[in-house]
Amino acid sequence: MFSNSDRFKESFLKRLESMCGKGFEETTKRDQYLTLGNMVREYISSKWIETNELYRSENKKQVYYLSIEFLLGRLLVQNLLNLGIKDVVEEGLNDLDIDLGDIEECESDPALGNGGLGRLAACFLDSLATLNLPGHGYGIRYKHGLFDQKIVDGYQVELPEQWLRHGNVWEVRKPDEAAEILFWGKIETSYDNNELSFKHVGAEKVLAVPYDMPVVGYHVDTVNTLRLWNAEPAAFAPNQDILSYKRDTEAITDFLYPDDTHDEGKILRLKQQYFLVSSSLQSIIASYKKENSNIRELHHSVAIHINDTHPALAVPELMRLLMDIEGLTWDEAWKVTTNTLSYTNHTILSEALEKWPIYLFKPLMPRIYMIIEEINERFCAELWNKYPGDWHKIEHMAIIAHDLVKMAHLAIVGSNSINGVAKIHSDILKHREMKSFYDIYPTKFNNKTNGITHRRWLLKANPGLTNLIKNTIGEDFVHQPDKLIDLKRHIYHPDLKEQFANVKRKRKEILAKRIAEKNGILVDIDSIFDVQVKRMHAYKRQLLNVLHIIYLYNRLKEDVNYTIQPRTFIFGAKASPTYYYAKKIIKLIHSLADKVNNDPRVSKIIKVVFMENYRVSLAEDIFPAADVSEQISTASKEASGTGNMKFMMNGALTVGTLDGANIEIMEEVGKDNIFTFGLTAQEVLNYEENGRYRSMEYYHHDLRIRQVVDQLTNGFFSEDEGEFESIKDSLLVQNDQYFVLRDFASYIDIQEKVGVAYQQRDKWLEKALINISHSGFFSSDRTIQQYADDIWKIDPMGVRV
Ligand code: GPV
Repeated sequence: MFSNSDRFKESFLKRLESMCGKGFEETTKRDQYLTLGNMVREYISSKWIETNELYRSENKKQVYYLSIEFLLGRLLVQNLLNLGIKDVVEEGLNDLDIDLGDIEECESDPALGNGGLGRLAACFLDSLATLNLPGHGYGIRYKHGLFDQKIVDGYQVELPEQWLRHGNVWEVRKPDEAAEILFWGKIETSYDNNELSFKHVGAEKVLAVPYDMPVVGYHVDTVNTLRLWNAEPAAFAPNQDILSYKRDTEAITDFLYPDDTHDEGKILRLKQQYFLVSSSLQSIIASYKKENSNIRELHHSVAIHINDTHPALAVPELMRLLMDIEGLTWDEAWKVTTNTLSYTNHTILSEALEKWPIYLFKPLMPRIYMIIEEINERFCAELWNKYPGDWHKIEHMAIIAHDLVKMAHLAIVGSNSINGVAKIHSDILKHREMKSFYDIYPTKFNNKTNGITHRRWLLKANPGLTNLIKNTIGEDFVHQPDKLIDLKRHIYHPDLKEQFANVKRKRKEILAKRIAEKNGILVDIDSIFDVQVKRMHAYKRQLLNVLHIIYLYNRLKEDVNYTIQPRTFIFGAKASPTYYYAKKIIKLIHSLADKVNNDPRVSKIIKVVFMENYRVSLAEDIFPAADVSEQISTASKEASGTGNMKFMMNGALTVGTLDGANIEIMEEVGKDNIFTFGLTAQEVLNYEENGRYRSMEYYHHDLRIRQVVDQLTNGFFSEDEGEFESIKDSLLVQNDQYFVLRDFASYIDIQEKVGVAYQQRDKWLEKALINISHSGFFSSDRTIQQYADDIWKIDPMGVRV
């Protein structure tokens, strides 16, 4: 079907007509997308079956990655690329006058995640399959992914996302493998034949139906599985209102919660979490039992990973299944559970740490709550032995305290490995945030610095740069991303620099065209494309970026002789719908854009662009076009960041704080090839401890700060003067929790250096190429290999079709 372009063309035309019941000329782009998608899925299926059969017959250890989010992005072109048939298809389509890019536009961008955490899970799936590792994802098939963002008069408006509107060509529904999930009801405890048993009565049953999606490895025959669960009504209880029952069960998988690094604490979310965990564990155990008879050895064949605390109910649920269903004793079940589970922490922000009130938790999952109580009692008894009389410590470490269930504590106690996502983050976990747990479980804690898949973020997103690299150092880096370091020997070659400059310029033109179409703003290709794209959050400090732009505007207005390298400031960010402050910053960016872009003189030098509806597919157009990457979180707050790595791999230079993986980027590229500024993590943490920061002092002593802060409310923006009062208050009245004013001067300085450095064109190009050369370390292949070796203990398998 895909052996050469003529064959492909022939099968495509035949399939197109038979699927759509119309002649080729009559078919729409969507018909063509659906046809091609179906052909590709069919092509994948033999590899998929072969992989599953091999996993069954070899019966080696497999990993299951449980995540409440998988931010996949579009799959058609990535699958073509991974299957090695993209060129054949593209050629065949060209003969028919069809552009693959146009077809791709018909594919919805499945946004089953918010940001970094969900995208990391998607990169990990790609790496697992490519490294021939037996590893699968388990998640939720949200009917509506992350909301679509519209900007109306500068304000964010949320519209329901509709990725399933035209169906999903990649999924296979597996109703025979459905699982039953029980909520509410009561536990009847009985004691007969010396055995305690627990009966769950009066429960509401929900059916979890799996939809499987293939995860295709790059140029290998391995096709792993992403299993997404859909909630459906199970059996009706008598006297139940059928319509409301149907509505309530389906509601479980209706929406992705739009909160990033923020705990929503709603009962529907808790239901989602238990729904994901219970269905996944039931499915894992069922598949284990097909090939194995001794459930006490589950951990020899199965590793289960908990992506943040959202699936931490895996601890009590695995205990329940092993004891109540499989008949193991508590001690036997505990041994298997802790040897099977591992956990990644993705943040130290206290507002993101999940804590469930008992009054919500206990009635919804009565048996699970009993088990957590028992885990907690045993854990506290252990602590009592170790720290006799230290009530304060025990209260602080307990899993249940002050009527709350602390999910991070549950995950730590129930897992054999706890990892952070960048060196500094893991160190903060060990030595501060989770210190008391590190003291008792020193060997459980470890670091796994995040990574990104170069197959999406370089090969797919930036074919021009990929070809340039291939022509310079050969193709090895495609399979071994650390080989990108070979580029370093060539960075002084004028040809390479010029070709890189051309590639960058072309991508800037493409992005500029998109900006012209969508925003109606004409941007200067020769200006620095200075980009901050990520979720809108106070700790990520988009506000610092904004204040710098206001400052530049002021200087340009005040001094007609002040000249700087022109810059285009590009933002993309969604705000959680209930996050008032974040939404205000979006409005502020739009007001600033109005002011700057409409000033006849200033707008020739700087421009401000907010790109609506930031998502994976838009990101693929943004990273390749960026010159400067803004990674300016308050030090210690960004666990890792992964956008920083995507920019680097596409030859943008980082302006960043010494936070998260920025530090490791600096270690890789050297201090001359990154622009760092601001407080260190230690300094921030010291301030937080000693309470000595006074933002007001910076406001009073630095005229530049006073001016820009005052402009938020003095009529500088054409909005109502009260519009941005709350932002000013966050800086002055609330003492600037994220040290924006403290880091302002240092940020202004470094930005000035960036402008000067850009004008030394040759040197800038060298720095960009050095960044690309060192980006191999940040491949998720490296990250996943470390998880496989150190945590999961799984080996590659040789699927051959
Ligand atoms: I917790 N992260 C996220 O995107 N959503 C969350 O709910 C939580 C964490 C992010 C962190 O903020 C990033 O620093 C990190 O790079 C990413 O998770 C992946 O580890």
